[in-house]
Amino acid sequence: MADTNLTAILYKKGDLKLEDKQIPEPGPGEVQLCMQQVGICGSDVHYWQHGAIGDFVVREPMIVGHEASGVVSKLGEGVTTLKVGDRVAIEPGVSCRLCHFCKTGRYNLCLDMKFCATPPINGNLSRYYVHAADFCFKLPDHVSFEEGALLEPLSCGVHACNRGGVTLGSRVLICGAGPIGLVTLITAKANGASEVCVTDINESRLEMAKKLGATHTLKVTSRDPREVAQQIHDLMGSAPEITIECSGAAPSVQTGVYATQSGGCVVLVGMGQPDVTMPILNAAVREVDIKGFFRYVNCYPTALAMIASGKVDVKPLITHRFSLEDSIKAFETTLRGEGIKVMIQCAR
Ligand code: 572
Ligand code: ZN
Repeated sequence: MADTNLTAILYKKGDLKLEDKQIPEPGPGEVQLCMQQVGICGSDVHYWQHGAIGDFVVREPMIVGHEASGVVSKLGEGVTTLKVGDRVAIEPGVSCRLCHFCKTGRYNLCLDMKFCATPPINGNLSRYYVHAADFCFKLPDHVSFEEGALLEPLSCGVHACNRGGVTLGSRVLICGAGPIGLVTLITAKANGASEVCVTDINESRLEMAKKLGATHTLKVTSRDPREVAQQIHDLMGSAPEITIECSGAAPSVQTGVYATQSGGCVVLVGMGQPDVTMPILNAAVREVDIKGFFRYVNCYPTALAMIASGKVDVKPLITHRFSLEDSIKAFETTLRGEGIKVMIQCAR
């Protein structure tokens, strides 16, 4: 199909279409990008299936996609840090740069954040897209566009490990072996964690965790969090110091608290029900800190260094590849829960 800017637009719940749009022009401080690879995230599929996540409702047509890489095709006024032809990874959340959170180095908490494919902000599953130049990261020649797109989920893993304080010799429990659990596993290993136990209810996901270096895996069958915590202790020999909960399932969050060593911490990465019963007395009297998590902050440079140095390999996470024209098929594949990461090639 001859097109100028084929774009994946979510009109409303269940209504995702490919349409030809005008090529956007970069404003001051922005660059126009010829999009290369875009990974599908669980949130893209959730907006497509449900039309909302919490208070974020698709009220106007929204372009999907936020795990992306591209080539700079035009410079907006005043851009000096990039040039036409540069290959870049796109950090999808552009913060205000002025508020207390931005100025104190926690821009992920900016209240004026404009995050791709979070209503009402458009994403970048298209041939051409415009983004703030200071949220684009130049890729070395030997880092592929697929790896560039994977910097987005990998940054979540970097932030999760930063929040938990994962370092040399850490003993870590990761609950959930979906894409975010797996990038957290990859990062924990790269940070020098000596033992990483990964739990899930799905055996094939645990197989992937083993392939990526998990020292222990546990297929969760019991719904009793204390029993599962005991199984984790038996497997690991003793309690993990740090738990990173990536499933969002209530029994798993509870298991995370019971399983964690006294004085350790639990990072809440997974998002499930808004209200969950937690064993807070158990956490309180054992000084188990419960920590929040929101996307990532200053993690793209770290994630890029991890890949560019050859320290980590994220390519095994990619299980399916589609062209932009086949985006609906790509979304259907992700919806069926097949594989781990589905990639869409945007360039013709
Ligand atoms: O890659 C970033 C990312 N963040 C997600 C989900 C998927 N991918 N979040 C979960 C949903 N929240 S939110 O605050 N919201 C809908 C804006 O509930 C954002 C972070
Ligand atoms: Zn995402």
